[in-house]
Amino acid sequence: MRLYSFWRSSSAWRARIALAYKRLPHELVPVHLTNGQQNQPEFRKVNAMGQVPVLEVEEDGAVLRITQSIAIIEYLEERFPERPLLPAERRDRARARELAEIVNSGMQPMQNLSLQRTFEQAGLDVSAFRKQALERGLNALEQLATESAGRFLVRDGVTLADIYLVPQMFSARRFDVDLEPFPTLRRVDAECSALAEFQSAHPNAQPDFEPQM
Ligand SMILES: N[C@@H](CCC(=O)N[C@@H](CS)C(=O)NCC(=O)O)C(=O)O
Repeated sequence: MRLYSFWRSSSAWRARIALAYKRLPHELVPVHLTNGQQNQPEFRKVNAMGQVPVLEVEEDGAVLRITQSIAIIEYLEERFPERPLLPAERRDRARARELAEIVNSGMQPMQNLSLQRTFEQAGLDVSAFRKQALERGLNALEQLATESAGRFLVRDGVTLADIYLVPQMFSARRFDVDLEPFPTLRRVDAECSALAEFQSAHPNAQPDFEPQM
């Protein structure tokens, strides 16, 4: 298996956690997002959206290419069900997907480099808009988590929801969001961050990590 990744990408980080959690050996292919490698024609052939992550995996003798972290993780979950990332109870699965989707569609898209460049070209500053989206999403996550969290966001096992939370908490810190009002999220983030699978997927542990950035 090969994962196209960038050390600082929160979306690629999700796929890295899932691969590590399921103990699946894989090769990392770095795509340098701040240098614009994602917009080169060669990479656009891999992902027409010009984004990471992309997973390449052999299936029935052919290479299957999957983009979008949610599709990648759900594929891994179906094909490699050991160490599940979705809970056994249907309502808990709905909650895990609900929490992940708040991050996936309500928060992370507002942090994309392409959006930042569009704002800059229009002479606008993206930071207030980005912070507002982060705070709105964190509020919703905290409210839902107070209902469903045990040791992790949905009861006592690691789920999809935790995989989406941890990189987003890192981004929130990076963009100076005050995390004081989110005690459940902070507690679960700390719980996950103590696990080896989350540590090996952390940006600082990646082969393409650039300490000066
Ligand atoms: N919904 C997608 C989002 C992918 C995405 O936004 N990736 C970002 C990095 S976190 C990216 O490649 N950005 C490149 C750009 O904005 O030019 C997923 O979950 O995989």
